[in-house]
Amino acid sequence: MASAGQLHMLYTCPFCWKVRGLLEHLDLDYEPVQVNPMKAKKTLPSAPDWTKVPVWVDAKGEIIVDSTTIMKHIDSQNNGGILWASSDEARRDKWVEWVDLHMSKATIPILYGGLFSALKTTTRVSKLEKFGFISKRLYAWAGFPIMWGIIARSRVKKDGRTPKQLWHDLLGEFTDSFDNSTFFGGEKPDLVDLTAFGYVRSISPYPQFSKLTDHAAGMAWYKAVEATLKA
Ligand SMILES: N[C@@H](CCC(=O)N[C@@H](CS)C(=O)NCC(=O)O)C(=O)O
Repeated sequence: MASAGQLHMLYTCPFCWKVRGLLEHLDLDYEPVQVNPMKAKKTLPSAPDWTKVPVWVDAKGEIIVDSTTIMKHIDSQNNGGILWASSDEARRDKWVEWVDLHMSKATIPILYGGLFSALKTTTRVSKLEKFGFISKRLYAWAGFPIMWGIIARSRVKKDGRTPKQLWHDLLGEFTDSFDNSTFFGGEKPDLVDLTAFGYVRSISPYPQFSKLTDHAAGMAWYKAVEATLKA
């Protein structure tokens, strides 16, 4: 099969997990390019205008940025736009925005919200990403007090809920919007499902994922989406 494109990514980036889930759901062949987090700003094909991952270079060489835009582009180019199509566009637009706003913000608190959580996460990240020899160690040990002390704590404090409660509320609110269907999209997952799935899945490599797995409705939905991915 010809490659659908090239995905410039970081393994642990939640926005990249969104795009990867879609590619797996559609069973598309693609070329993953794992960037060195320390060099991303120089090596991304979209630099210097856009220096974030993911960046998608499609089969025609067109460069697309921003994860939800990338997902719509892939669906439109490779799947006839079926996943983004909706009989209720206002509902779809409202919820994709809700997912991108709330779930994206909730990944940092659950992964870095406690001192030990933060250390576990940065150690895991340093193993999963393509760091250089020194920066790998530096990130694992120096990264965690930064993520814990500065970023995550201020977010947890601002929200007032524990990271676990926050995720349970989000999963509850999201699955309540399904109208008794298995998916947001009804009988099959749509692009909104895959967007939310990407954020949740980005927590799955870490031990903190166990804080989400006791949310029954959330996990039933998560497993149902997971079952649609081609191995
Ligand atoms: N809205 C963007 C956000 C992407 C993003 O923030 N990616 C992070 C990695 S998880 C990044 O590359 N940050 C680098 C930076 O902000 O300079 C998307 O959905 O693609």
